[in-house]
Amino acid sequence: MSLRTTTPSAGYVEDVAPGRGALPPRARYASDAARLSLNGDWRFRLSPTADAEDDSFAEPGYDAGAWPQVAVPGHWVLQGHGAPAYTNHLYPFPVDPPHVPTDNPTGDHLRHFDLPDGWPETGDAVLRFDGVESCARVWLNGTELGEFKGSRLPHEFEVAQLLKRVGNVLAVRVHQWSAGSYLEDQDQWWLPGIFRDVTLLHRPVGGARDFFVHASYDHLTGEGTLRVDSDVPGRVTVPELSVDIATGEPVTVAVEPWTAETPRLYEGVLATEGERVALRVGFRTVALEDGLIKVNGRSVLFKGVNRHEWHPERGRALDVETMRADVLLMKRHNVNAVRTSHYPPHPAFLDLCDEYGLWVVDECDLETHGFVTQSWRDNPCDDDRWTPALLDRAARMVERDKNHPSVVVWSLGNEAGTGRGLTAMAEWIHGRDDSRLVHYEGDVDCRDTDVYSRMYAPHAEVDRIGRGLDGGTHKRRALPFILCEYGHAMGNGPGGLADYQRIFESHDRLQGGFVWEWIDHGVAHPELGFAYGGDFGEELHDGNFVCDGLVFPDRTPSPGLTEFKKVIEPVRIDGDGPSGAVRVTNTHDFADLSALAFEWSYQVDGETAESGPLSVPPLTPGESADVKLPAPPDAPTGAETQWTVRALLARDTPWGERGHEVAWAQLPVGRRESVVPAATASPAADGPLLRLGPAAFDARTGALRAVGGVEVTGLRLDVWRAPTDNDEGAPWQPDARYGPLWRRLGLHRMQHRLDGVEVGGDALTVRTRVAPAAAEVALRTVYRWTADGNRLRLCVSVTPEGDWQLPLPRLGIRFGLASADRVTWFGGGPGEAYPDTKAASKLGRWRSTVDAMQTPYVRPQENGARADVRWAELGGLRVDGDPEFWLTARRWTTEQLDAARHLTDLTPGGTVWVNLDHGQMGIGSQSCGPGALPQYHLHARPSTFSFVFTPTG
Ligand code: IPT
Repeated sequence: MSLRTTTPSAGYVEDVAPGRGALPPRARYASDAARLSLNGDWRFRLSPTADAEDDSFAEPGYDAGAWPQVAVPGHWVLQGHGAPAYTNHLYPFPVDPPHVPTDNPTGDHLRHFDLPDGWPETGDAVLRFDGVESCARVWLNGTELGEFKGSRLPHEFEVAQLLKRVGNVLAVRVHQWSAGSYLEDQDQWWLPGIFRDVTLLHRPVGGARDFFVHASYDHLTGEGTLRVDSDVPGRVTVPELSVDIATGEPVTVAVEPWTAETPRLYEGVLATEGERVALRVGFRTVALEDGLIKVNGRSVLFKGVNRHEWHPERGRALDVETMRADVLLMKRHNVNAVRTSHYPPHPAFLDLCDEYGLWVVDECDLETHGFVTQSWRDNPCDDDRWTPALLDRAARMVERDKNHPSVVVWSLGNEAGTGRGLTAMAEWIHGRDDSRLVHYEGDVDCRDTDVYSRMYAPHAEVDRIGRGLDGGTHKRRALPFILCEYGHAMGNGPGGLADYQRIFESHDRLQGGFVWEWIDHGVAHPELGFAYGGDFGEELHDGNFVCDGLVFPDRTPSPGLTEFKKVIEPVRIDGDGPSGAVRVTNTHDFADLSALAFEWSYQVDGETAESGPLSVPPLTPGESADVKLPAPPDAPTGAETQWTVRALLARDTPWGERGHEVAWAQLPVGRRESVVPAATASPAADGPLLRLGPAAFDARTGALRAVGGVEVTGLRLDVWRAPTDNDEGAPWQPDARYGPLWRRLGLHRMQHRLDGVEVGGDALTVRTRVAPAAAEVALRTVYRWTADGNRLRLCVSVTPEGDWQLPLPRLGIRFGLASADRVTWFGGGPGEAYPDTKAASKLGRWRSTVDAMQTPYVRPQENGARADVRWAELGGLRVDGDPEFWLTARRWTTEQLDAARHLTDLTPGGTVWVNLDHGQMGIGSQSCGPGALPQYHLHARPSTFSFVFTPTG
């Protein structure tokens, strides 16, 4: 008896080969040739497996009128067909390369089109797909064109022979899973679909095909050399430079160079017999010299971010305005570099980087991270059968993007292990383009790469690398260092950015880094606000690890971005407040300070008393100048005074308006005097109450009930905070993860034992012991209350008992107010700050509301503290702190915040909960990197702090 075997007709899906039928890759460009966008509504049919349906839908005459429609570009799972799924590095299917599951969602896409009037009769035509995840098979008018993989890379097909003037039928079958999925295991949502543009390009007779613009800059002569190598000969003109040369012919002329800080582009034209191609030429030379990455002869410091493409409704189908929004936000926050983690972006993004000025590390669409769980066994990057696919990906990236001045480094991919395939890619890239450097973090010995790159290395290790004490191969020791990922911006944080920046700036070898990452990939969701991993019922998922950006999913900057902006500002302002001596240093790599105007202001108790312009010479990069501030205005004795010096855009620029703040510093002058009201009032019994000055207490428990007419509930010591993602930490981090340890110790369920309520001559003293069940550690806490007629003072003394092995999340008091809306304070602001995220906290008089003080982290967690608060007014009370305190106010308790999974779980109660903290634990970056540095740990130690409450009503 013989068994009949069936072979799936979709065998190409599991073929390691990159594809069949596509044209060789080439440069991306705009020209005067006709083009037709095929974006729009397409007919769509979803099948559960790759071969559930035959290919008759591709035949002309097939009636798809009953099929629903999807938007192209788009992902079908974000348009009501199936659901997105998030895993960090786990493959959501069994690891058995190149095989993929039988359950392989397959989307048949159908589009009819006519050629527009005036479409030329002669010449060829090319059909271009800019991005399809993960594998597509294409037919035009019933004829198969081929199939391809490489989701974030362009693929073109020659179609002239098949095109009709009217009634063309374009059919595309897209499989969610393919052999290519093994190469695309980036930490992001799995989002199948035709998610970038589909375009029909006319290719005129004598049109350009591929060309390579070589535009270098010699910083010694100030001249640029331009040579355009073109497949099809033609002439190159750059009118502004009076350049008119043949292709292949070099010309050297005096030019202004391109840099990210001074993105000078020259418009030009490549004219072949049949086509005029627009060129935007930026002259710059990238070199590895003296062990440093140099551009135009100078070493650069990357102040970068890792950018995934993300839109909360459209996923990775980005429109140009969204891309521009990213670039503008980056420029306005002093970011100078982007790593296109972990795939080449939509090509329009690179046009914007050329135009506005950002250094780009262009990364190939390659990650095989899931093989780590099997010790990299069977990694496609070390298996020759896959090498053609890897080389295809490298070529598609380099050929598409090679004419962008912003691209200074090619990256082979991310987290793809090591192997001969990677070496082959690096060799091919070096051979094809020797004008840029090659990066790959996984190449620890730098055998194939030109820069030593790491991710999440702790500060101390980075410092050692800066000093050249890191060891490593001979080759690596001679190379510059970058952190291709650091500062994990998941939830609240990242902490420690300023400390990294100080280290980067202390050693030439350290050429900066790229914060992980730019944007939270939260999916807009009707019930949850923004959804993350697990919210779509995924079998395997990595939760909110997908929300780790400097901007929220809707691109609102998070406090992390504000902090980063301050830390990387390109002007350093230091000085001495009392003498009014200021030193301004230009920390740009290329630009002088002529674009900036400086301004001084003088604050008395946080209010600006006077301000004026400050004349600063247009310093060249690295140069400093000493300038003198004017004589300070008079201030009342006991007032706190300071200078604020700001560097602002002097004129509108393409990315920022005149007056936009680029850098600033504050210089203290006179310190404030603390107010200690005399204890003139005496406690007096009043039935069940005890009265002291403006306050009423419960006579039995000593609990505060009211201050003046303001009711106060639940005032007591508080050490708990809803652990941040960085408190929770990542399992692979070697240092202690305090979030879980705090919970294990029971810091979220502290019991308050009342040991005594003592009424002395002028004071009410309440003695307590605060400790978790089942533990011997405790905080002896004494509340001492005194008052004058109108002011109530609380002095809190905390004495730890037992063997405290852990730092505390926070240390302070919390209480509830019946109502509070507006908040005014003198202290750090306007935004949130924690001990290692407070560079951007500016001392001043700030006004906000309880609601506006919340930071909407996609997964709720501790947030919203304001640092260094001298006094605050809210809910009918003024609180003066001695010393300064951290202020937090919210309409829910810490316990509710802790329990919430999404912002929509938080509903305001009747009470506003206020925390006045003497200390807060640092934030760190442990959700993927190192924890808070030791100097930001909040140790349990004897502490005393006090507050004065005054009713304002
Ligand atoms: C690193 C990845 O490169 C990046 O894609 C992202 O997953 C990041 O971590 C965490 O958000 S890999 C890290 C586990 C060392």
